[in-house]
Amino acid sequence: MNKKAIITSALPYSNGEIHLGHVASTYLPADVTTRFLKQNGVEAYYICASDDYGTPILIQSEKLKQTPQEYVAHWNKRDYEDFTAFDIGFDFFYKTSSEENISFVQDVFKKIEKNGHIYEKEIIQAFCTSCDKFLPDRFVKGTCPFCNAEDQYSDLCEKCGRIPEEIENPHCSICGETPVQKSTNHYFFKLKNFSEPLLEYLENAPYLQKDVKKYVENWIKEGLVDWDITRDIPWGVPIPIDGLKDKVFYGWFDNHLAYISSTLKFLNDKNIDGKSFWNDADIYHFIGKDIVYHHYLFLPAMRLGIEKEFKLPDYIPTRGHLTLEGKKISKSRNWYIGLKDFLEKFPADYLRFYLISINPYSQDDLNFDWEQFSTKINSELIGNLGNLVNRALGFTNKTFDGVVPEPEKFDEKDSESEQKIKSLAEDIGKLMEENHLDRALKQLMEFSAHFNQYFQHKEPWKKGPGTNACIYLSVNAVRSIAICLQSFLPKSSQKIWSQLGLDGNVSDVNWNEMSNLELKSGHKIGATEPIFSKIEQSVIDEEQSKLGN
Ligand code: B3M
Ligand code: ZN
Repeated sequence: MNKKAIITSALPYSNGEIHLGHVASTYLPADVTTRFLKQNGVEAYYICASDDYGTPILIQSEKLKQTPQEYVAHWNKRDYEDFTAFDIGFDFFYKTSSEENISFVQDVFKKIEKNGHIYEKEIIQAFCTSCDKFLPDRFVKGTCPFCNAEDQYSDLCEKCGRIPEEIENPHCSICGETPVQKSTNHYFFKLKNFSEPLLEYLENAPYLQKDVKKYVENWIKEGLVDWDITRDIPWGVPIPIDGLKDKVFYGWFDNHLAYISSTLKFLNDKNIDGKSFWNDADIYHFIGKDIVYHHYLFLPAMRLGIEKEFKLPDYIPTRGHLTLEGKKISKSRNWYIGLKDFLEKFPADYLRFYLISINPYSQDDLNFDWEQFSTKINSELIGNLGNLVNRALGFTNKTFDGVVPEPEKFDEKDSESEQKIKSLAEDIGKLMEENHLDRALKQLMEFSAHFNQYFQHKEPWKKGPGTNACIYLSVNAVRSIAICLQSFLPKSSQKIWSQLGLDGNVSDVNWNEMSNLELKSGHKIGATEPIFSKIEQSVIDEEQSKLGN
């Protein structure tokens, strides 16, 4: 394992609150992975930022009679608070509109230009005479020239995932009028120059998802088109060329560079040489599948355009979208759950448990279902894991005054259980390293289920021979669970740790420690109480009835 890592997740637009869809595919998997790496002694930093630029943000701020700066500052703060409430442990949360990012983006542009990858071209662009605006990106809808899907935004076809050079049958998405064509000067990035090096990068990146790689390679083989990187709006990173007014970089030119500029700012402030760290580290960019094109093509091409001054990504974990009770999430139809609202009703760890357990390392969509959520929490998290913690620690307190007893010689069942503890770190660690967080959590639940059965089988309440060994092993198994659970459910794992009578933060304990039987006879555990409480059906009914109303 590389001893350094930088982890990022897609930057949230400063344009609205974080909802369950956001956290499921990117922020939570990235957070769990970062915690896991840290537990393994990796110097890992989880860096994120708000994505502050773009036309939708400008328009929204105008509507609210705020400056765009005020508007994005509000969302930057609010999003960070919501993430924190969900125990997303960013090491640094910055913004694409930072001074550091602006000058970094401008420098990158100059280098790319010097290397011959930029040209200027007069383009004819959609202009809406009734709105009196050029209509970039989201402001034009029409038919995708690749797959003929109708009603697609001009900057991304949601049907086939490609980015059309020119959308067919265009209309203004604000007023519906057919736009006229007007000429304007734009700068283009010669994406075509990078077809070969991109293919080579993909071929030699062993940790990128195979299925994603395959379709990206097909896009390249079908022929890339050069990329228009400027926009005629007054809100964005200024283009470092004299005399250009009301022209800025397109948001997708500058936003992913904030992965690097924010990392440099954070590390340099800590007196670490940011650039060397970046280039020595494993680089992870967690994303949802709708932004594959940007992260597998634009992002690496730009890093290639500055001659790999900053290392290209090793991992781009890409996951599917979250649907809600089988339907697409939609704020306007109120088919939607905001993160903040959710966390006012349920502990963060319930949502973390549920979302990790339904989220495979693949692009398959996942579905949030209230009934399933409640079943998973009540029968798995509480019925299995909570139950084991409770009975093992409760019994020790009741029968042994909270003191771990001296075990008898192990019988076959004891040895089998001991073995499960000894192999836990490796078994689950392997799945974690392969990004299979859902399977890793499942395996931990199987471990817990095993110890429930073992406890049941040994019937320690009868105080027969072997009772001490059963308690000794079960309490140690609970300790293993606390350590393993840290990446997944940080708050609950700390509670278990304290109930075990252990000091300090469980997050400081090394991952491999979970396979040691560290609690010897004579260790005194702490006071115990249930870690979780059940979700009532009436609460679920109420939440369900809110959807769509
Ligand atoms: N701000 C949000 C999205 O399209 C966009 C991500 C930027 S990542 C550099 O999901
Ligand atoms: Zn299409």
